Amino acid sequence: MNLLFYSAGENGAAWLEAFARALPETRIGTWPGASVSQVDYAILWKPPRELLGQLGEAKAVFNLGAGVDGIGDLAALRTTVPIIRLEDAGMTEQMIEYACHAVLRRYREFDVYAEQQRTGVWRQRRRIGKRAFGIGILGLGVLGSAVAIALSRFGFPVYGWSRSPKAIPGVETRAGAAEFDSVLGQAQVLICLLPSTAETRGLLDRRRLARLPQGAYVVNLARGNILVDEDLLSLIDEGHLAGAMLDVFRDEPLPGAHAFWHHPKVTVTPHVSAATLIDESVAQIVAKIRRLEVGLPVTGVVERGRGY
Ligand code: NDP
Ligand code: OXD
Repeated sequence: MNLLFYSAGENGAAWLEAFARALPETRIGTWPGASVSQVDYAILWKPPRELLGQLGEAKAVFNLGAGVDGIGDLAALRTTVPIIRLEDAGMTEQMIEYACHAVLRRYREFDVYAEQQRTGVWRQRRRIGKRAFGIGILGLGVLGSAVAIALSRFGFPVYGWSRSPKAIPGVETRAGAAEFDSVLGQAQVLICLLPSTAETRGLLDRRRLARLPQGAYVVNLARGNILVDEDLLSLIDEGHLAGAMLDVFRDEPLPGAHAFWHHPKVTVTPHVSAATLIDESVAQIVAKIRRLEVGLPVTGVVERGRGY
């Protein structure tokens, strides 16, 4: 069996070693260099379009991430080649940690106490009623549904939104464009865990963000292009929104001149809410290759028509 590995990121050598250990019987090539025509499976992160165009005979392409926008132009790959993304692979636990931190930070007003400490103020604030502190979660897939369940266990009312209807214990679920506003209207904290698709890019614009309650807080853990940066900033500066915690950006690394860097009400982290873990990801991909080799179906196959 022939594997092709391409990653635009760091750690290429560590990934190759892990795949070689897990699939000792396999030839693993890297691109550029290896011949692409004989490739059975390609494992890719942010591949150039030119490479995708040459993989028309592959049995499947694996995306080294949950977000399949990492592949770039899906149309560059022949439609007969399935694209398979990572599902969880150790990311769910990390996403829960980050999301719970963001919600508790806002709910328990730790930023306010940090400011009080800077100015030497000892003042105990009145406890915020939890039943009125709704959390909105956009995207109820592998990550969003787990985050929703984790937050509901704290006793927050959790409102989740997805494309198709869902039933998740402890979570009020809504689906489709017609029910979007009802989630926004309840969300003291809005957490975005949607994929970047033609439908979601630019979704969180001024019109939608203005539907959040006064004082709401925005947490984007998905992709930067779902949020309109200027609209978020103006709603914060006008006092409608309390602030934001952002892990993903339209351009990464976040350019040095971007207003997010120094805004007192915006917290920036460098795309770390859920790192892609080598051992977990390699184990998942290898298990799927073994199933495909004996003709069994696998999960995580991207539906190209919907873009995720
Ligand atoms: P899934 O595909 O499992 O879930 C996506 C969810 O979004 C589904 O519930 C889906 O609805 C919903 N959705 C998609 N399009 C729409 C739409 N137009 N309207 C309403 N709901 C929609 O993805 P994951 O949970 O695994 O990952 C989510 C995203 O998180 C990734 O695409 C990636 O961009 C991001 N991510 C970020 C990381 C980071 O470190 N910051 C790490 C990992 C992922 P339905 O269930 O009906 O299909
Ligand atoms: C992913 C990511 O999509 O790390 O997996 O952002």
